[in-house]
Amino acid sequence: MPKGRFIVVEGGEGAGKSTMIAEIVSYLREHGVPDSAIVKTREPGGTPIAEDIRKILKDVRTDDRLCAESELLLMYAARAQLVQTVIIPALEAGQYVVGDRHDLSTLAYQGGGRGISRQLIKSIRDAVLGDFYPDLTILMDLDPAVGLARAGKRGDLDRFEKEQLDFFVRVRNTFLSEYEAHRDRISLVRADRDIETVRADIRQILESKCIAG
Ligand code: T5A
Repeated sequence: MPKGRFIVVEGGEGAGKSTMIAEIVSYLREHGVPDSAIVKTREPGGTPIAEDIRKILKDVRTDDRLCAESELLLMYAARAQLVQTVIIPALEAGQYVVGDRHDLSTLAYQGGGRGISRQLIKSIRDAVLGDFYPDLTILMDLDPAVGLARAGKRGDLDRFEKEQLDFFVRVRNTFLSEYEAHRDRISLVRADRDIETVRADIRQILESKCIAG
């Protein structure tokens, strides 16, 4: 049985996930967790093969468009590689894994956004991950128009960021309905407030869930 803790931050584009992952890492350090016991991951990506898959997924191509089912399978190909070669070994070694997205994103983007059936996603999920779930998922909720404006300040848009607003509205609604259905393992943070307030919320969640406490 894994001994470490797997904490995942989820949410739409520009919701502040990277910013709050840095906060979680600071919290762990302040609570005596050494850097050698903190592993950060991102999805899709996080291993050499999964990073190659990430490039395909984010690539803006017009000549050979990726269909929704290919996108779904590539997400799980990358995830299988990451979970088996990085996340599970780290948890078995008693480490803290802090993930920038995990499989809730697939339900939201490929399910809500692309319209792939929940049943198909669940069957692939179960085949790849079985009963493996994060110990804690923090969902950063933000109006997608605000998140896209924040993300857009960085420059070139990737294949996902080029989607229309209604795609991201469906993504957000799916995240929120998953939160309603699984409040026991998903914590919600309102990401429309100033960074310091959001940071304080994150710390309060980590404390209440006895992460590193
Ligand atoms: N995807 C992923 C799927 O479709 N299915 C899947 O299964 C998975 C795993 C990944 C893409 O892949 C898709 C979803 C994504 O489209 P990515 O580059 O990892 O691509 O994209 P994001 O995860 O969306 O990363 P972003 O960098 O866009 O968003 P973050 O990390 O949420 O935002 P962050 O922290 O970089 O902040 C963005 C800006 O906002 C500011 C920050 O300073 C920064 O400038 N900010 C705030 N400003 C005001 N108030 C606050 N509270 C703020 N918090 C942050």
